[in-house]
Amino acid sequence: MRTSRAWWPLAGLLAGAVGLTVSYAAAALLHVRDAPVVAVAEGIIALTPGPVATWAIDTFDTDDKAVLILGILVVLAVLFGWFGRLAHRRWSLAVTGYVALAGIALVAVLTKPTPSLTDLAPIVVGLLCWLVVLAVLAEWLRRWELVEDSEDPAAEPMHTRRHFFLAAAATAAVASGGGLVGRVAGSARRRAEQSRRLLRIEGVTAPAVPDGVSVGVEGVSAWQTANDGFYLIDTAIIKPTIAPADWELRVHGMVERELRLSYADLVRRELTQEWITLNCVSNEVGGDLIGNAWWSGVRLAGILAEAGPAPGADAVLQTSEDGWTCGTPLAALMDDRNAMLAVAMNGEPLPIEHGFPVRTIVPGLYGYVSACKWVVDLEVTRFDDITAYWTDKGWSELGPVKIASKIEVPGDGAEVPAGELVCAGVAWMQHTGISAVEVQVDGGRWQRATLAASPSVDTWVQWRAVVDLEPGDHQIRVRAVGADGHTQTGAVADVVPDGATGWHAIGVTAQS
Ligand SMILES: Nc1nc2c(c(=O)[nH]1)N[C@H]1C(S)=C(S)[C@@H](COP(=O)(O)O)O[C@H]1N2
Ligand SMILES: [Mo]
Repeated sequence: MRTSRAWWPLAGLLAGAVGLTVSYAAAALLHVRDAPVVAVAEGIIALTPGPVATWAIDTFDTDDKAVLILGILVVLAVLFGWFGRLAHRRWSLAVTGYVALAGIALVAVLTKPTPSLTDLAPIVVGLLCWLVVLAVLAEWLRRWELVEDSEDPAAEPMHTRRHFFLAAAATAAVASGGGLVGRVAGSARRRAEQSRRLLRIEGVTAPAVPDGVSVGVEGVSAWQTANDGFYLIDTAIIKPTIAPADWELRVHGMVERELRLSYADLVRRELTQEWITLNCVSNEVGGDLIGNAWWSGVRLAGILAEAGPAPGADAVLQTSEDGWTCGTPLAALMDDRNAMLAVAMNGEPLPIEHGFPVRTIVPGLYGYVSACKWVVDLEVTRFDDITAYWTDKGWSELGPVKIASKIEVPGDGAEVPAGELVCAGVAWMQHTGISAVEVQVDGGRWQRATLAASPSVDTWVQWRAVVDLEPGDHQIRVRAVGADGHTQTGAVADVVPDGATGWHAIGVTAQS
C-alpha cells in the first residue's frame, strides 16, 4: 500500500462519492423531486417485473426501497473503484464510465412525468464534480508515481504521497459536506411538503368550471390552468420552504396598529374564493406567461382596514421570505376587488413554487407589482419613499394589466383548407373585463368574434370566429375591446417598462 498504484481505486471512489453527494445537495436545494440515485431506483422499480417486485416486498417488507438504494450504492462504489483503476491505464475509459452512469440517471429523470431543465442540473453538477475531482487526485497519483519510478536515489515519494492524501481527505470532507447540506435542505423541504400534504383548510372548495366558459375549440387554453401547468416566474433559485406553523405576516409602517398574523390566525378568517387570471408583465404579444386558477384566500381589504392605514399612505411594500419585494397601490388592495392573501390554488394548498403557504393575488395587476409569493411582510408606505425589486431594474412603478388577446387556433404557419376557417383564442383585461373581440384577415375589415361566458371581469375570456380564406397566404390578426369601451391598440410596445402592446398576428396558407 506504499505504492501509488494501490490508491487509484480510492481516488475513483472518492471522486464518485463527491459527485453523488454534491448532486444530492443540488437536488435538495433546487427542490428537484428526486436526487439522481432515487430517480434511478424509481426507474428500476418501474421496470421490475411483477413477480420480482412481489418477491422483494415479501422479503424486505417496507424496507424494499432502502434495500434497493443500498444495493445501487454498493454497485456504484464498486464501479467507482474500478473507474479509478481504469483512469490509471486509460483516462478516457474512466470518463466514459462516469458519463455512462450520468446517462442512466438522465434517462431515469427524463422518463418521469413532466421533467424540467432544473431536474437535470444535479446530474450535470455531479458529473462535473466526478471529473474534476478525479482529475485532481489522478494528477497527484501520477506525480507520486513519477517519483517512485525515478532513477534518482534522492527522489523521495513522501512529499507527493502527502499531497495525494491531503487532497483525498479534502475530497472526503467535501463529500460529507455535500451529504449534510442535502440532508438539511431536504428535510426543510420535506417538512414543508409534509405539512402541505396534511393541510386541510376549512372552507376551501374544489374548483367547479363555470358553465359556458369554453368555446369548444381544441387547442385553445383550457379555462382552468392546472397547478403543474401554471407558468412560473420568480427570482428564487432556491424556493423558500416555510411550514405553516413557522409562517408569520407582519403588517406595519404607516398604520395605527401593527398586526402580526400567524397562519392559524389567517385561515380562521372569512375565506374568499374567485377565478382570477394572473399574468406576467414580461409576456410578449401572443406569449403564454398567463394562467387562470381558482384562488382561495383572505381579503386584504379587511386586514389592512384593521391595521388602519395613516392618511398619506398610498403603497404597500410586500416582502417575501427570500427578500424579493414589490410595491402595490394601497387602493388596489383595499377597494372592492378581491385582492387576497391566497392560501389555496385550484382547491389545493398553494404549491411550494407558487408561494406556499401564503401569497398575494390582486386581480388587474401584473404579478411583478402584486403577486408576492411566500409573503411575510406588508409595509404600508408611500410610493415616494420606496423602490422594489423590479422598479430598481427599470420597470414601471405601477403595473395595471393591459388589454390583450391572442390567436391560439390555428397555429402560426398552419396550412389550412381554403374557405371557412375557425379561429379561436383568449382575451383578457382583468378588473375591467372584455366586451368584444375582433379578427381581421389581410388588413381587411374587423369582424366580431363570439365570446364564451366569463364569471367575472377578472378572468380571461375565450373567443371564436369564422373567417373566409381564398387560396394563398394570409395574415390573421386579433384585437379586443375592453368593457370600458377602449379598443386594444395596434401600436407595438416592448414588455419593458410596463407590458407589451400590439395585435397578435399569425400567418396561414390556405390550400384549394
Ligand atoms: N417572492 C416572489 N414573488 C413573486 C416573484 C418573485 O420573483 N419572487 N415574481 C412575481 C412575478 S414577476 C410574477 S409574474 C408572479 C408569477 O407567479 P407564479 O410563478 O405563481 O405564476 O409572481 C410574482 N411574485
Ligand atoms: Mo412577472
